[in-house]
Amino acid sequence: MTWGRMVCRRGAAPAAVPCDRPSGVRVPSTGMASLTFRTAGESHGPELIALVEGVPAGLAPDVAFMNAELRRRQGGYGRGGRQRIETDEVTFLAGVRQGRTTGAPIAIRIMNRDSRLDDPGRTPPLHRPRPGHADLAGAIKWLTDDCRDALERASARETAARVAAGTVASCLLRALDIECFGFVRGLRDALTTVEVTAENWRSMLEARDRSEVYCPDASASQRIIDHIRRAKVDRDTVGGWCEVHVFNVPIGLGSCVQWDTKLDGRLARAVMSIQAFKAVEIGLGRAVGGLPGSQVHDPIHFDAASAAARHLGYVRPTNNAGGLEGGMTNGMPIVVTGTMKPISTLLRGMPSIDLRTGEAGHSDYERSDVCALPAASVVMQHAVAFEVAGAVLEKFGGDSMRELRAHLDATERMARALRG
Ligand code: EPS
Repeated sequence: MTWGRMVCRRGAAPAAVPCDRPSGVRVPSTGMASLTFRTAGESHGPELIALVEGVPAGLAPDVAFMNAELRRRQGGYGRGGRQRIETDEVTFLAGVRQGRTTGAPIAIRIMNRDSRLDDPGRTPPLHRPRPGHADLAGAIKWLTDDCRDALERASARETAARVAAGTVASCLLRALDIECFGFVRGLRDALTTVEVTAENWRSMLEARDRSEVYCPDASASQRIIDHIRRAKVDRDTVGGWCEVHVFNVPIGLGSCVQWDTKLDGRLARAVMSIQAFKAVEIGLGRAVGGLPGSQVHDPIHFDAASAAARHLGYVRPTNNAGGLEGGMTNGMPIVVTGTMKPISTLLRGMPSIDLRTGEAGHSDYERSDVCALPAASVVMQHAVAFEVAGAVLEKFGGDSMRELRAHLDATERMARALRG
């Protein structure tokens, strides 16, 4: 055994920790696993599972909130018949005792009511791959002419498990007064121009929850609905844009020292991995390519009156950076935009090939949605929350929620003391 790096955490005296690993490998000094999740389950299998590791002890997951978010994910104008069958609810199988996390891995189950995977009559093989879906690549990858296995796992049904995992992270953030707000910005030419701020987001949330398409602007909502309705009549599909804002974020989450510790990169990966997402932007996003630096970078002001806030008084009149500079949070709200492509199962089909014969024809049709953009905004909100919660735990650590809170408060006091 060699003696590894010096570790100093929040006011504790520096201590040498035993370490068998080469320097540079991250070894959490608390013995806590970093925050991770995995999911299992097929779209028409018996159930979905989410396994979440690294949550400190003493968090009381708000099950009513988690189930409400799962219900929101099932909803939104443009959904297909499947959501009339399912009633997604979480059951904790491990890691939670008497309503509180124990620090052990958390296993969550969501039942599939439309479970029929082993019935070939009701879940027949699919031989004509749908352009845009995982069908073709999956079939060739697993050396079969039946796209069924690939599509069952590639299906966006998996996002129910992702939301279950993400809502645990959202509960952790809420316990630290960090809030995430996700909504639909729009699709095609139906976009809202509303500006979401730390001051107005709660009223935006109320407006969002009145909208059938989760957009906090009634007139844009109607135009979005019109587009979805038209796509349905045309036997076509539509995608669009979702946005997530995170408020009351401590400064310094993430890091500038290594590529994979940059929080913007981690957010991009998390959002891009959501089914059907094709682009991710932070703050101004791709628009920065068309502007000079003087119109992109956010001036730094100091406001003594707001020095008690999480941004420690370092306010920015604009937030083009979307709350992230150098891969680290800067105290301004994190702003992430995701672009979803149109659903790839079209009632009218698309040109495709029968994998058994090579014969040209139309892609097979599976029951599907015309638009799942509102649902995707829920998935994205909790995917972002998961990454932010991971970064919070990496910076402040602790095996229990009490330690985590104490570390966060102590670090903020030290940061304030820098100003003398
Ligand atoms: C999906 C196809 C549809 C969607 C599904 C995603 O499933 P089904 O073929 O059973 O109707 O409903 O989304 C969900 C089931 C869900 O819960 O979000 C696909 O091919 O990706």
